[in-house]
Amino acid sequence: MESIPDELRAAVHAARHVTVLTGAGVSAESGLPTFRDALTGSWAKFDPQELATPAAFQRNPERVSRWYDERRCHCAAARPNAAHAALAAWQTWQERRGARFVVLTQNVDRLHQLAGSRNVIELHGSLWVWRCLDCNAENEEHGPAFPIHPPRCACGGVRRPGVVWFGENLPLAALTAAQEAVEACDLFVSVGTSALVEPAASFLGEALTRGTRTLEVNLEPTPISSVVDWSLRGRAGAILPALVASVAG
Ligand code: BJW
Ligand code: ZN
Repeated sequence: MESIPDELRAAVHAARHVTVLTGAGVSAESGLPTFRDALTGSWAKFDPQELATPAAFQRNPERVSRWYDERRCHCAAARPNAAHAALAAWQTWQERRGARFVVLTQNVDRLHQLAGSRNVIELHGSLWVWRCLDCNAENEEHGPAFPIHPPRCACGGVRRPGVVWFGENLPLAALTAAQEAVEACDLFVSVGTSALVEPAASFLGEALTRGTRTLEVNLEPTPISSVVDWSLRGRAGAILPALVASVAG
């Protein structure tokens, strides 16, 4: 793991508003596969690019519903890791100093909330919410796997996962809150995301345009690695706790 540069530590200390964008890499150390490596391992038979679309659900609702239900059950057994905990601790430290801290997550697993992060903005919805296509009723589902796929609403309608698929708009309230948090922050942090999926991928560019200090934490280089102020290469579960400990003690 790379060491924490002194200048970065100083920037964290000076920040009055930190906005953090998280992606699947933050939950990888909780045992949840990321999207761009999901073609290996136990989900090798599924290609997220093929399944995370409205067209895929129309074509084969049973298959897509099973994939999401399997992920929901897998998530139920997952625990937040050291990266989630470090972000929650960073928020607590920041808020005690009267400063702001916002987590914008592309993840649908709710592990940030489980770790204690507050006011998390869910850009891509949630695995726990399922929505009826006929009456729009939304319900949280924390029970065992559904007996039939796709699950049905009390009204008889088909229910779909309450997530945002390719080609769909992000929830307006989440997008508006995210834009406000990107515009207002003086330190923007991108963690565990390939920075490929819009509109979240553009938040970094927006921050750069405003002259905001920027940090990336990722195992691998990404399209934003060369433009951020600091790009730390390594596991989020190692780097974030080290960063937070180095400033908040
Ligand atoms: C670690 C690690 C460790 C691993 N520590 N790091 C403009 C231009 C071109 C295209 C578009 C555009 N605007 C919109 C689009 C279309 C599309 C898009 O962006 N396509 C791109 C592929 C180009 N976007 C949309 O359709 C969005 N809607 C929208 O913009 O509406 C308006 C509009 C529509 C159409 C046209 C124009 C405008 C909606 C996007 C919804 C994305 N949905 C998904 C599925 C959610 C439900 C589910 O969970 O199944 O969201 S797709 C998937 O990608 C998921 C993720 O949230 C998202 C981002 O992935 P993420 O989190 O970055 O994961 P990975 O796997 O890519 O990366 C993991 C990273 O972690 C890697 O870098 C690893 O190295 C790292 N890592 N372990 C630190 N321990
Ligand atoms: Zn219904």
